[in-house]
Amino acid sequence: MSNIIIGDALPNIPWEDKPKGCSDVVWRYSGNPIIGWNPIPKAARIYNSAVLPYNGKFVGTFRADQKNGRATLFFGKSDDGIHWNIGPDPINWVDENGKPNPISYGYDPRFVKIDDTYYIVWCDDMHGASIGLGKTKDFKTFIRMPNPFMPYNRNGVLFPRKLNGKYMILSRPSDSGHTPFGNIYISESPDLIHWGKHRFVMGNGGSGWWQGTKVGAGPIPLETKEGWLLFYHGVSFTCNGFVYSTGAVLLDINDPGKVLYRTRDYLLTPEKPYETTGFVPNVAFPGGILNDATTGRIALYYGAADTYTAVAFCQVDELIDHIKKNSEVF
Ligand code: BMA
Repeated sequence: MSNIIIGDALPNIPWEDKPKGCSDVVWRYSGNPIIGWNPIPKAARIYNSAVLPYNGKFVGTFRADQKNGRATLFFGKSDDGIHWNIGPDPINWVDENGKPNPISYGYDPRFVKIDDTYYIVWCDDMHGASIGLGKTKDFKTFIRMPNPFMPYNRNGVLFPRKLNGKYMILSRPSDSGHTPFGNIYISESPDLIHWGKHRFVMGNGGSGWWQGTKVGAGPIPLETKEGWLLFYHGVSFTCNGFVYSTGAVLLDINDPGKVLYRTRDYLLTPEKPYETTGFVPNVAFPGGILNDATTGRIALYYGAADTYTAVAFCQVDELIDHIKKNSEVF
């Protein structure tokens, strides 16, 4: 039992107890990866994706690299959060009047429900990487909204509720290429259209090297009695390129621009063959989260090696205790 998560009971999220002898705070699903190469006819690789509960089952928005190599977004459904039925075609975006409004490319979606609407935030092409924003209420009509920010920006993550009457979003200003820098900022909006009050939240660095190059927000923040629990990716730069690991941070519940505790060491780093070998080796990129308030169970969805979708688990009380005891805020 747990009483830390402020949210719903979701007893049927994917779960596996920590293996005997494992001392890690976050452990991998034994059936990983849950989505492998060429999972549907129109996609070669599905990864860096996001999921939500829906009517006792699950829905997801998926980054899919098509067979021409170009990334786009697909929608899918699942009874158990492990086996996914992903639509045969990319999401068919329209404008507010129902006219086609296709995206040029889309990747790394985050998925959030605010009130009665489901929002997707992704990396969009606006003459360069920018944040895309869209919404749906029925998973049939997907409406594109104005881009929250000008290029270049990635890793947009909406909070699941308004704070002090404002929508809140995290983002990571970047460059037009494979950005060698990156800090997380927060912005707010009264209407999801006009964004401002931009503030710095957290940057790269620390005593370790795993998050020394850049950081970006992961899945939507999870509301807890100890603050907003946010998983994020930290990147180090090696002679063979970037390495993407996963850490977590607790943000102040009323002022999420303020970092309370932050993992000094990574929680998950590429180790398994499906993380170290693939289209882009050495990537463990968190993008989705399911949680059960009753037990404190968390299922974390992450993209592995820009090829696979994988799941890891943790228990919220143990994780928060670990973050507090092994924190480095800088
Ligand atoms: C980032 C994004 C992610 C990807 C990562 C590693 O810039 O493109 O989608 O997982 O690089 O290639």
